[in-house]
Amino acid sequence: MVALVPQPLHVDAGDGQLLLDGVRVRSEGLGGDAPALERLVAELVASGAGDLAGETPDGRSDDGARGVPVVLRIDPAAGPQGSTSAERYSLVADADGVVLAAPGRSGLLHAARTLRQLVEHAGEGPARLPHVVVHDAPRYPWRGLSVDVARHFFGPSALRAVVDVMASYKLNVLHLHLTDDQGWRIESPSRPELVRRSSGSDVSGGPGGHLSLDDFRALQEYAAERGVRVVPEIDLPGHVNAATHAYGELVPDGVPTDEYQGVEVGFSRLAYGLPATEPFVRDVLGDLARATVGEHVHVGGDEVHTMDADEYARFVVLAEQVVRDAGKTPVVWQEGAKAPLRPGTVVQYWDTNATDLEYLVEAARAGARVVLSPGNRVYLDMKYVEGFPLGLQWAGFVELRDSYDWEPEDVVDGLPAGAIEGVEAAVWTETLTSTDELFTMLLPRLSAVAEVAWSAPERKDWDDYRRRVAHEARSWRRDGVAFHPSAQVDW
Ligand code: TNX
Repeated sequence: MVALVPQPLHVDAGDGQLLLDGVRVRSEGLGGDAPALERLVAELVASGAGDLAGETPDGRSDDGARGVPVVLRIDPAAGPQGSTSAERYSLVADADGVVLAAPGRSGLLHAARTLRQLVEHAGEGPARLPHVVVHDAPRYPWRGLSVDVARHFFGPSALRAVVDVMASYKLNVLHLHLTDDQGWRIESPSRPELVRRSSGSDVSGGPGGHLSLDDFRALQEYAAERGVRVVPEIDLPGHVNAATHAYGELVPDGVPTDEYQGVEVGFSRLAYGLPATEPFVRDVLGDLARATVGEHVHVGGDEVHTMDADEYARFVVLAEQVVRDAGKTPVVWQEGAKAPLRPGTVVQYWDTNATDLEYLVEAARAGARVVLSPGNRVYLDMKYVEGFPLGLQWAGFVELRDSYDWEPEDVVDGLPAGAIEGVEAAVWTETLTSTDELFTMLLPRLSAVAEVAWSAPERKDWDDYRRRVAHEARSWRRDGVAFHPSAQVDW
């Protein structure tokens, strides 16, 4: 049976199946990348198959040789006809074995993820793979998840687990919300007091923590190997109590603010007119941009409730300039579009309670790219249902179907469809204190968001997704990741 999440563009299932008594992975045209990718693909298939070698009745695949051949092939002609996505791929499984083909590495990784689900969903008993042809490509190039590591700190091992789950659903952007009122979670070499004074607690009065630049580098590498890039965020000019606690020079009266362990938002701010402010912004964003491998650096800009529009706009323009000077492309939360943005800057829509969004539509018409994170659909820190023990509810309850059943082009009235760069889920951690709690909020909803971001609208179907996602619980259980068994699915 073929049950893939996210649903590919074209799937043609045949009648036969391959018995997997092992895999022999080899590649064509991959160059220096070959050994690492071959190993990764072999591991993925093996993990999807459970105990693979020798588990078939006669220990042989039905082509007669031990170990099913899996070929990884660089092929510009791969993928759905007419697709120009750099991430496109094709997968063919027949009596001769498996061929994964793509124009580049990212497509081959996607193909391998599809292969893993095909093996895993084939059911109990000896590992099998249905004969099938898949031609696939994503709808949007930006398919993300934002994780708040400021309210509660989540360190490298939790974040690697997040990357693993993201990659399994072909998500490719991990956005890290690294700073907020409650903590500064990234080493900023030119401002050492930030982590020294402001990373040692969290909203539960726990020990907090931060990522060293080495941690950050290693995480980006781990993610990149799996086709995920990291977009780090320093949130300015609000959500900055961790900064004003560490550096009194950022406060008009020069007195550092108190540590903050509450969950209110909107009260803290930088002050544009202070002499220390601009050098601070240049230092911390410069440090972060230098440490970032990917193209984008997020500068925040949300919920600055105590600043007039002029001063706010000056901050956005400054932050945008500093990031561009460092050779990166800036990302801002939706409010940032009230400032005069440069073309190409990415704006992240989130607040589904906001009414007049004409400024966002204008910014998109003027060349901003838009990433959609509608709170009432993809804020995975919202409770699933009333009374759910974890999460918030300012955007409403978000059951699995809410995360699944929505159309990106219909979210913001008047937004040109061509301005939509992609879709990003978000998980804020005011109420989430452990990796299990984090994953309980992410799964299964993250897989629904992945299908919104990846699959063509005509390929989406709630009843069909309900059936397909039920198979995913097996791998979550096996990998020991927590999930919420939503009442909307027969698990
Ligand atoms: C809004 S989304 C926020 C965060 C909160 C979140 C809780 C956004 C840009 N700001 O500060 O953590 O709601 O859901």
